[in-house]
Amino acid sequence: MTQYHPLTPQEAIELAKTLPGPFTADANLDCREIGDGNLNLVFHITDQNSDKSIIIKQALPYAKVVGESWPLSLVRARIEREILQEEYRLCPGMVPEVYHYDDDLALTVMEDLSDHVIMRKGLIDGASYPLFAQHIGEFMARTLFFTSDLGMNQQQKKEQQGRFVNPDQCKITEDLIFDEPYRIAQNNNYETAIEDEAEALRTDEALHLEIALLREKFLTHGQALLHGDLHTGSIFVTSESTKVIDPEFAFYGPMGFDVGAVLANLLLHYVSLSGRFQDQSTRNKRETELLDMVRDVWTEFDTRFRALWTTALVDPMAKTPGYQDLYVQQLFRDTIGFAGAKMVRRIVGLAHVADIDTITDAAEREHAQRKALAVGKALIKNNRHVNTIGEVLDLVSSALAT
Ligand code: SR1
Ligand code: MG
Repeated sequence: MTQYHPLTPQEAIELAKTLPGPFTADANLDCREIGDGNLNLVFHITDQNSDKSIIIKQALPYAKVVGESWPLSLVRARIEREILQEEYRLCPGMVPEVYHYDDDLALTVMEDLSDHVIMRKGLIDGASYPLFAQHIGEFMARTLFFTSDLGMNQQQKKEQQGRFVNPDQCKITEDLIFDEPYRIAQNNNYETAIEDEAEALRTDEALHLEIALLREKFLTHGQALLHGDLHTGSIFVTSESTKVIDPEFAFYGPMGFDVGAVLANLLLHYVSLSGRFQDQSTRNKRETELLDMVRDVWTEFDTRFRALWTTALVDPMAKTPGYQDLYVQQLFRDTIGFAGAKMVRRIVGLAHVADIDTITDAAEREHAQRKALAVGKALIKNNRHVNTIGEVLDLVSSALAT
């Protein structure tokens, strides 16, 4: 057994040399630690004598974004590796391939995706991803359907649920999304210019009721194996390809939490556009593109999920006429509620999004933050009543008009 310790770049190179591939004996390896997330070390190892490269991701025993005062279990590395392997089986080519792992060192050696770009950065740089909605719709439909009671043996699902109990990561979500934005909390992080908005979040009892219901669903509804943190910083893209990374928050939870994460992050980018584009027609075009993407992500997911219900259902009672419509309606409502909660947390909570934080003009940034909160609150407050994505887009537009 190897004693856990955080690797140095030199140790990462030594480890890479012991692997059966992809490097050959004459490789001249270089290593850079490129982790820019909140929790882990990420070593990018390249061979100067060839085009071969790998990623070694290692979990730290604490939240890097805060420091050693916030301990975290290393079990998340094993969970992340196992769900990557499960997702690769369900959606080949849509997640990095796992080459090797060491649970004692809490590390996974995986495919290098440097030919792709992190979607959040791509969007900020103005790129378009016309195939993204189809790709992510397919990814979510297959991973959620085939890990649920609809698409897998129900006893095996219970065993799988046991392997993906992830209490430390879930606690982060429970605190950062479903608690702290609605009270005074040390982790909260927002600009003084929006103190009035933060105060309004703390005193809005109708909003608290909806958050309590969403929190209950997150805590108790083990519907499918979720990615658990499916924001645009967890997705690598090119114009032709989409790859999902970083499933360390994986656990058995409500399907709408993953779908809502994607929609929330597209909407967070959408509300940042007025702070990015001076030219009205360019801005209008981009805004339309983003709202189309929101609509298409839901539609592509819905179509594919229902198709799997027709072709791959294992639960006999789920064939009952009317059940699919009620199931998907509830999943849609959950999606919208979780999307709203995820928008609010990225404005007043601990971890923000670059889409908004990188708006350099303070007044424009404040405007974008207020818009994100208005949309987020509208989604949360209406989640139990919406029926179509068209209605949701109308809610977005009304929230921004007031
Ligand atoms: C302490 S970790 C903060 C956030 O980063 C991750 O991406 C998750 O979204 C988490 O809530
Ligand atoms: Mg992450």
